[in-house]
Amino acid sequence: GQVFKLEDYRPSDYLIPKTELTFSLSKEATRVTTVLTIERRKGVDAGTALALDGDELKLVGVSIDGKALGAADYSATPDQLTVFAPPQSFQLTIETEVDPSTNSTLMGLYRSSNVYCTQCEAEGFRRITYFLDRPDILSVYTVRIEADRTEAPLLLSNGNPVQHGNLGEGRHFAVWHDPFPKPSYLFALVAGSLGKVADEFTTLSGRKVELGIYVEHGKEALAGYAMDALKRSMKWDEEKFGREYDLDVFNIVAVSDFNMGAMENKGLNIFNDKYVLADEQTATDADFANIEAIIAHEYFHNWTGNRITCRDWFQLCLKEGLTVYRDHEFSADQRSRPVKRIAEVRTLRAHQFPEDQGPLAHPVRPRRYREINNFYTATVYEKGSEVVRMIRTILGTEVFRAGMDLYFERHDGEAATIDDFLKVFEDVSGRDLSQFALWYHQAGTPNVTVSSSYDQSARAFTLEIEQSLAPTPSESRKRLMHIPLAFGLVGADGKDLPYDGVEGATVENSVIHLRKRHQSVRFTGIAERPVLSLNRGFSAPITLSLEQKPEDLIFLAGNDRDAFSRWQAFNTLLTDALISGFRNILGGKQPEFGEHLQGLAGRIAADTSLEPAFRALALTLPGESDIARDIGKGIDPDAILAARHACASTIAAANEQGFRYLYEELRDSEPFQPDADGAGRRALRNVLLDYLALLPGGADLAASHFDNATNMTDRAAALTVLAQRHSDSAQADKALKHFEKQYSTDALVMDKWFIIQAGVPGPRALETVRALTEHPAFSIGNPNRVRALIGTFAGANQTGFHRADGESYRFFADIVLKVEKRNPQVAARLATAMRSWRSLEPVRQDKARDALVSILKQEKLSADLKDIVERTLA
Ligand code: B3K
Ligand code: ZN
Repeated sequence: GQVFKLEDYRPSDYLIPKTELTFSLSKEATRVTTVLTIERRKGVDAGTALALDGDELKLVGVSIDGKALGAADYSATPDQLTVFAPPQSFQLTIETEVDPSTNSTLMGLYRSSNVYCTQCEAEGFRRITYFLDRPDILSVYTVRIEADRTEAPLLLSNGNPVQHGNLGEGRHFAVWHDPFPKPSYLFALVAGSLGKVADEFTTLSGRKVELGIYVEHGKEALAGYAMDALKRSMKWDEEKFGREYDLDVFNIVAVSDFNMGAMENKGLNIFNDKYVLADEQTATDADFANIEAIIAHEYFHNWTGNRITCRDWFQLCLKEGLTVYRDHEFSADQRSRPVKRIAEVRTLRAHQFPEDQGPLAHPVRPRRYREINNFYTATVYEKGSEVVRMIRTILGTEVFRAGMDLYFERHDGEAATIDDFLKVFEDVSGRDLSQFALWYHQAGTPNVTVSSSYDQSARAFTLEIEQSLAPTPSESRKRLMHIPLAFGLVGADGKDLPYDGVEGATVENSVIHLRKRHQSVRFTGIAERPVLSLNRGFSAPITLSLEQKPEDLIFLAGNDRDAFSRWQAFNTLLTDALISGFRNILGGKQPEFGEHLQGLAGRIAADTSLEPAFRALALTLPGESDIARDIGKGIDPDAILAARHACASTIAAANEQGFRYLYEELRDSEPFQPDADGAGRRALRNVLLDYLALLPGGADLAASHFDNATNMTDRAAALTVLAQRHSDSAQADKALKHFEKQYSTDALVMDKWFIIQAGVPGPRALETVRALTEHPAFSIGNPNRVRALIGTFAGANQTGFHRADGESYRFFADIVLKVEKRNPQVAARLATAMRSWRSLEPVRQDKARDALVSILKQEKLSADLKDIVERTLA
C-alpha cells in the first residue's frame, strides 16, 4: 500500500470555498448532487489537472458551469475524478449514486436501525461524493435533504436550519446552512424517525441555543444525563477557556452501529448510543462517567478541532490530544481531581505504554502512515493529552491559559499544525520549547533512573538522575528529552521539607527540569533525611526506576500530601509483591506476601479521611496485564493469575473483620445519584465484595449482593465476581441466566453480559466465547457487540486468550477475518490486541506469530488490517 509522509505535504492546487449538496435519500440508491465552487490557487499553472478523491463511488454525471463534460475533459474511477484542464474559477456539478443499505463499513452514508447517518472522519466523505477530501480544504456547506416523510420525518445536517417543506408524493425536504468554513470530515447528515429530548442553553453573551438529543423512540428518558452533561460542558468551556458556542442549534444523535465512541461533526454530533443512554437500572457508574466525558469531549471539539482544525492527518493530536486534555480537566472539576488523575494514569499505563513499548509505537505526531484510521490511538489521544498537561506544568496555569487564548485568537478559522500550537506557548512565555517538542516527535516511553543519598553532616540531599529512551520502530537513535518531574522531599511529619539551595538542575515550583542524560541534583539546607516523592501527579508520562526501601514506600502511601503519590506508593508495593510472587510460582514455590501489605490495605480501607473512591482505587490490585507489562518479558499469564489470586486472598483473610464491617456500613441508604460521591461509595463496597468473595461463603455473599442490587453498578459487580471468581458455582449459573432473561432485549446491557463471560479466567473461556458468537443477542456486524465479546476476550482475558495451546489465537484470527469482510476498521482495531506478543514466553510466542501470519496469508486483505498485522510482525 501507499505510504503517506509528512514531508510530502503541500497545499492543494485548488480551493473549494463553497459546497452545496442535495441528497435524495433512498435505501438502495441515494442520489447526491454536489455543486462545488472551485478556484485555482494563486501561482498554480493554468492547465493543472484537478484530482478529486473518491472511494467506491458511482458517477452519474459531471458538468462545469452547467455544461456536461465530454469524455476528453475528465476521467473517472470509483477512487478518483480528474478534470484535466479546468478554468481558473468555476462551478463543478457532480452527481453520484450511493447505496446506504449495503454499506457495512460504517464509513460514508449508511443505515443504522432504519436511520440514515454518516461518518466521515477521517476519509469517509469521499464515499459520498468526489471531493478534495483533506482537512485543509475549508468550505462553507449548504445541504438540502429530500426524503420520504414517513420514513424520515427528521432531517438533520450541520449548522442552522434554514428551510423545510413538502415535495409531494409523500416526500419532504429540509435545508441546512453552516456559516463556518469546515473540512469535509466534519460533514454529517442524519435522517429517520427518532425521539427527541429538547432543552436550551444561554451562552455567556446571551445567545439562546436550542439543544436536541435524538434517540430511538421510547428511549427519551435515558438521555437526561447526557443532556445535563452537555449543559455543564457548555458552561465549563465558557468559564475555563472563554469559549462560547456559535450556532443557533446543537444536536446530538445516538445510533447503535458506530465504529468508535462519537463524532464531533459541526453542530451535529453523532454518538454511539452506549455513550448517550443511561439510567441507574441499565448503566453503571463507569458508564455515567464515560458519557459525561465523551459528551464533553465532542462538545469541546467545537473549538479545538472544528473552529481550529488540522492541516493534515499527521497533526491529528492537535485536536485529539488537546481535546482529551480538556475533557480530563472537565471531569476533574466535576468530580474528584486526584481520583480522576489516578484513573487517567491507570488508563495511560494500560493502553498507551504497551503501544509505546511494542511494535506499533509511533510518535504523538507521526511522520508516516499507510492507513490513517489506524492512528486514532492511545498515543495520539492519551499521550497527546499528557504532553499538553506538561506544557501547563512547565509554564504554570496562567501562562498556559494565555497561550490557549493566543491559540484561539491567532488560528481561529484555520487548519493548523503542532508547530503553530507550540509557537503560541513560546510567544507568551518567552521560552524555547524546541527540546520539549520531542514529546511530539519521538516515540517511546522514557525511563528515568534515580538514586538518592543524604549527607547528614553537609545537610545535603543528592539525586543522581539518568534518562534513557529505548529504540522504537524506524527510530533507532533518540535525542534527550525535557522531562518535568514534580517532586517533594518529605519529612518525618509528612510535610515537605524546605531547602535553601539547589544545584545541578533548574527547579521551579517544585518541578525538576531534566534535560540532560545525567543530572546530579543537590539540595542543601535539609534538616533531616527526607523521603523522596517523585513524579508527583504523574507530571511526566515515564517509567521510573527508583530504588526505594519498602519502609519509605509505606511511609509515602500513608503520608504524602500528594494523593496521586500515595496511591502510587501503595501500587508500587503491590506490584513488587506480585512480581516476586510470580517468580516464586514459576520457580515452583509458594508466593509470599509480607504483613505490611495486608496491614496497609486494612488501614487504607478504613481511613475515613480519604474519599471512598480513592480507597477503592488503592485497594484494586494491579490487573494481570499491568503485572505482565511491568514484568516485560517471558510472560506466563497462568502464573500471573495465580500470584494475583494468592495476593488478594491473603489481603482478604488478614482483613476479614474490617472488610465485612465496612461492607455493611457502605450499604446504600440514600436514593441513587450518579455523582462522584455515590459512585465512590459503590466502588469501595464492590471492591470489598471482590475480596470477601475469596473467603468461605464467598459465592453466597456475591449471590445475595446480586439479588439485592438496586442498580446496575452493584448488579454487574456481583455478576462479575460470581462469574469470574466462582465460575463453576450454581450461584454463578443462576445469576447469569437471570441476567440474560431480564435484559435479553436490551442490547447495551447484554454487552455487559458478554463482557463478563468473555473475561472469565482460564482455558475454558474460549469455548464460552465461541458459543456466545451464536447467541441471538450477538451480531458480527455490530461494533459494540464485537468489542464486548471478542475485544474483551482478546484484550482483557490474559489466561483465556493466551492459552498455551494457541487455540484462542486461531479462533481470534478467524473471527478478525470475518469482521474484516464487513468492517475493516473494526477488524484492524481488534487485531491490535496481539501487539504485545513478543513479551510472551517462547511457546505462546510461536503460536501467536503463526496466527498473525495466517491473517497475512488471506487474499484481498484490507489496507487497515494489513497495516496493523504487518507492523505487529515487523
Ligand atoms: N474524532 C472522532 C474519531 C474519529 C475516528 C475515525 N476513525 C471522535 C473523537 O475523537 O472525538
Ligand atoms: Zn476527539
